[in-house]
Parts: sequence; structure tokens; C-alpha cells
Amino acid sequence: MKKGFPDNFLWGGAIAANQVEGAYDVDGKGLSVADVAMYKAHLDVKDYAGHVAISSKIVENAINDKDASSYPKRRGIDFYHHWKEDLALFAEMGFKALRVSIAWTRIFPTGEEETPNEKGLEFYESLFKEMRRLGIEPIVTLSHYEMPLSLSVKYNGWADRRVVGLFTRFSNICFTRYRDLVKYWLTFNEIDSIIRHPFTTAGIIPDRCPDGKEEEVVFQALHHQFVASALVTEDCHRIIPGSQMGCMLTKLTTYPNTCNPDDVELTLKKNLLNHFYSDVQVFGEYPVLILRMLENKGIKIVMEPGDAEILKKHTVDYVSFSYYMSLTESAREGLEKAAGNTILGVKNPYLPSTDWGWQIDPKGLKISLLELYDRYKKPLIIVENGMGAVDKVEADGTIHDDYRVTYFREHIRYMKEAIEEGVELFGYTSWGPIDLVSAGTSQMSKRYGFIYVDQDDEGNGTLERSRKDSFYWYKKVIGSNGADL
Ligand code: BGP
Repeated sequence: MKKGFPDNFLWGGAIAANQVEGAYDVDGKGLSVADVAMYKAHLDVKDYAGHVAISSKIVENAINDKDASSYPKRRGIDFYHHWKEDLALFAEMGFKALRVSIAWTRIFPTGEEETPNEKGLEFYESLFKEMRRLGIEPIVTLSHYEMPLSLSVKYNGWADRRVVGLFTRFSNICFTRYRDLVKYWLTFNEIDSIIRHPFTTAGIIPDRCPDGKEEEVVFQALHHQFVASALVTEDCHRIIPGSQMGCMLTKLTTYPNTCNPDDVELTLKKNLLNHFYSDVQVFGEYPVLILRMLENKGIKIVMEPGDAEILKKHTVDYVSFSYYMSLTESAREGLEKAAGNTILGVKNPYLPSTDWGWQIDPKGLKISLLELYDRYKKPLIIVENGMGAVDKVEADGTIHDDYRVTYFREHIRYMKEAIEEGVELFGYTSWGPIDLVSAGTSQMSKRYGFIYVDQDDEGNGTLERSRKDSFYWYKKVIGSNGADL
């Protein structure tokens, strides 16, 4: 009965506009939150959780500072001018799909213009047409940490209900314009990350929230994003018959450190919280335990009449997620922490880590797939998975990234096992198939690609693209539909 990957499996890669495009002020583009989120001069200012501390002052300084070299993400890898060459390289690897995002600020520079920016619309139209010509299915994220900065400053981002209407208008323009080109859509990238970095995800500036109410503001903004997701799902289905709308979750599969019931209870709660976001978008309602948790914390979410019906009526067609690592929880204080970006857990002694301390757990991907499929019984797609590493360019220009090949081989092997055990997985887009600017650290040296881009953390380099060893390996994997790992 074992069959491996289905024939039409969507092998490919995933990128985000703000991490690749550059050209932050070209052809009418407005500033987005991503363009200032990693304002270099302030990277060392950290908040209580060790995140880059965003404040009104930092945003103001970043807006007034016109020096683009202060903003790694404003440079990206200049995909805006290299996209044809990059798509050709993806096609050479045999990509069946590419996940990209649309920068809202290319279409509506401040989010509130009367009419969309034609230049921005044209850019994505050309991109999608070329993808189609190459046989690459576009999977398009409407919001990947890219809301107009202007909406953040004016409304404190998604905290304000009016942003729902502005977002649905932007999405409507995208569905209408790209109806013949794009079938697969995603609403919010890692919607759960609003809890960890409310500015990049939802444009919330903490010092603009009422005293002691930051968490309440975050949950209110999240509610607005849930409503917006449901509304755009309806719009998408109406405008593009046969289209598929998915939600997108950071899959933080969490293990108890021991079988001590205290650890188990804590872990259970972490997992409930991690699934809360997709629960709302798949089942169309808030989980009872989450509502009670919010109530116990004294958090009140304003829900308008009709919101419950909207959520219930327009649920997603599929579930997508990113997977980089698993987490381990302990109720005991004082244990060694794992590094892991903005996410902390304790160190799992069974797992190795990347150069950035992310614990590598290929089997955890299989566990995640079984868990999500059992819970939702919806088609799944992995839209981010990969390994940030320092690559060494040899004197002859080659890059021998066998560690990256090992990482992918193991993850794909467990994906295959999950499929053979009954999980309906229809695609895999690895994160950063071409080196790009890191979301979490703004570094270029944290490389994910099969394709190397000649640029350092300071923005020096020719931007020339070259093939790493992993390029040829992934090509072989796709060519054999996952049989030859
Ligand atoms: C996810 C984001 C991506 C990407 C990835 C890797 O959370 O959706 O945008 O960047 O993480 O993270 P980093 O770039 O910090 O290594």
C-alpha cells in the first residue's frame, strides 16, 4: 500500500516580498512595517522578552532616516529587478510551486489611496504570468509582515477595526486582477506570531496601547485578523471559482520535558494555544478553553454583531504551516533554555541545533503532520521549512552545503512516512530557496538557499546568484518525486 508522494505533489520554495524584493521606494511603493522593523541603529534595544523593542520614537526615527543602508530589508536581494533570472533558476530545479507574498504597499502605498498603484499591480502580474509560463504554481500570501507603515502609525495597526475594511479592499483588488493566474491563496503569514512580535505582524506599537493593556490590544487585533481572513475567504471564493484559501500557522509542536504531570499540563496548554489560531479559521469559532483563558486574564475582546456568523461561514479550505523546530516545556525553573528566535523552551538533549540555536527535529515534522491532519482533516501543505546556516564559498566559487542536504533529506523522509500513514499532504515549499534577508535577525549571513546570493550583512556584494551543492540535490529530489533522497 505504501505509495510515497502523490503524482501532482507541489514541490517548491517560499519567499516573502519584504525579504527579497528590495526597491522599497521604487515605482510608487510606500513604506511597510518591515521596512523599519529592523532599523539597524536600534537593533540593540531589546524589550522584556528579548525582542527588538519598537516604540513610537524608533518608528519616527526610522521614517525620517532616509539612509537605506540602515535597513537590510529595504535592500532585500533586489528580487524586484532579478525576478526573471531567479524564476529561471527555480524552474531549472524543477519547481512545481513557488510561494510568494504581495507587498500591500506596492498596491496601496499608505493603505488608504482611492485607487491602486498600477505599477505595483503590473509587477505581480508579470511575475505570476512568468511563473505560469514556467509551469510553477503560484501560492500567494496576502500579508507576510508587510502592512503599510502609515496604518501602523495612524491606527496602531490591526488594533483598529477600520483596518479590516482596508485589507479586504486590497485583497479584493488582488483577487480581481489575478483571478486567472492564482488559485492558491493564504491570508496571514504565521498569524500566531502576533503574540510574539505584534509590530511586524499587526503594526502594533506597544507604547500606543493603553497602560497595561498591550495583551488585550493584541488579542483585539487578532480578532480583526480572524474576521478579515473569513471575509477575504468569501471574496476569494466568489471572485475566483475553484480557488483555495488557506490559513498559515507557525507549527510549534511542543513536548513535555518529563512525564511529570506538571510538565504535561504545561505542554498541553502550549499546544492548545498553538492550535487556537488554526482552530478558529478551520472550525469557525473560538475554542471554549481559550475564551475562558482570556476571561480569566481579564482580557475582553470586542466582537461586533455578525462576527460569529462570519467566522463560522467562511472557513479555510486547507491548512498551511511553517516548521523549523520543536519545543520542549518544563514546569521547573532554572533549566537550560533553547535559543530559538523569539520562541523559548528548554533544551532538548536528543536534538542537535543550528548555528542559531534552532533545535533540528525532523521527526517532529511527522508528528506535526499527524497531529494537524487528525485534528482538522483538511489538506495540508508545508509552506516553510529550512535551515539557516553560514555557508563557505570555496576558491572556485562552489558551496558544499552537505549540512543543508542532510537537514532536508531527513525532513522529507518523515514527510513521506506521514503521507504513507494517511496524511493528505499536497505540497512542500522550503523556506528561502534563494538566500534572503532573515526576518528575525536581518542578517544575510543566515542563509537558507539552494541558490547563493553574493551579499553580506552590510549590503556589500555583487548580488550575483550561484548554485550550491544543495541545488543539484533538490533538483534530483523533485525530478524523482521524492523517491531519490
Ligand atoms: C518565519 C517567517 C519567515 C522566515 C522564517 C525564518 O517565521 O515566516 O519570514 O524569515 O521564519 O526566520 P529567520 O528569517 O528569522 O531565520
